Amino acid sequence: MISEKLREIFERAQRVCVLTGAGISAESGVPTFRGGGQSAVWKGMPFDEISSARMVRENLPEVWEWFDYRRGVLKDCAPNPAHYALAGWPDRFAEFTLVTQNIDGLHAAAGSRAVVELHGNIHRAYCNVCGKRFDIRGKIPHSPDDCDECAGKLRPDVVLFGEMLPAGAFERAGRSARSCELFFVVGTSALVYPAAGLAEIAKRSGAVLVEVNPEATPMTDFCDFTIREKAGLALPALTI
Ligand code: BV8
Ligand code: ZN
Repeated sequence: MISEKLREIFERAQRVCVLTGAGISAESGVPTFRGGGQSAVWKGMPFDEISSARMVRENLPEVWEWFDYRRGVLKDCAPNPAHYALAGWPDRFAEFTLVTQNIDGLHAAAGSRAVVELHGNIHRAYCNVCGKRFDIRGKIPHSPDDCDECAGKLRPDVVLFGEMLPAGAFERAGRSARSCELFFVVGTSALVYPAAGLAEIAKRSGAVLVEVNPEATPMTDFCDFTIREKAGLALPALTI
């Protein structure tokens, strides 16, 4: 599964960056978005329609129903060996940055610190007027609906399609992609931008690119190494 050459590069590496997607949480029971040839759908709406800036404007209650449902599914999901393996990587490298597209909070639950959450976190909400943030973990359905500081409504603290990424997040991830010597793309279909662009930034800056994914993606041909395996097996195997 892991070539001797990759293992040698991994052992010698000092500056490492990892980008994860929904695939790293698949073995925790969290549904992926585009797995098994179908895309996430909510009441007939494709994923990038229900999870969009337009839907927040037009039908916020529907967006909350979709996110409350997903938080309900997440209640029974725990980190898997892939999350735990990555939680130990900061001790192996002089510089390590973990960037995730996931909003499930499982990297932090496994002990990872300073995770760059490019797309926000499903366990938080913010007021669409004053921006006050609320922790809604464990509150299903979410509550309160209204901000306790102003007349604003709360919305999930998640980056939806057509929305900007959190200030500074992509910049921090980009700095690490530019400075690392080894960049892992784990469990992502590499379709969503600007997140997927990080691998291209790393490659152009001279990093060795490694894909961990049981399936091929548009990123595969770009990678120096491909581990065609589930993350829950591949990452612990690298880490022994
Ligand atoms: C923005 C939160 C600027 C919501 C998400 C440039 C080019 C092209 C398009 C665009 C572009 N710039 C902007 C766009 C539009 C859009 C976009 O990229 N669209 C795509 C679909 C074409 N991007 C945006 O809108 C972004 N915003 O750029 O702002 C702007 C804004 C306003 C005005 C001007 C400019 C915002 C994107 C963020 C959207 N929010 N999530 C929610 O969750 O509801 S993205 C969503 O898809 C998820 O968060 C996820 O992170 C992301 C990517 O999905 P993956 O993580 O890759 O998951 P997927 O299911 O697709 O794949 C799973 C993979 O795992 C598979 O490959 C599978 O084989 C593998 N796998 C399965 N099991 C395992 C495994 N791997 C390992 N182990 C296993 N066991
Ligand atoms: Zn407010």
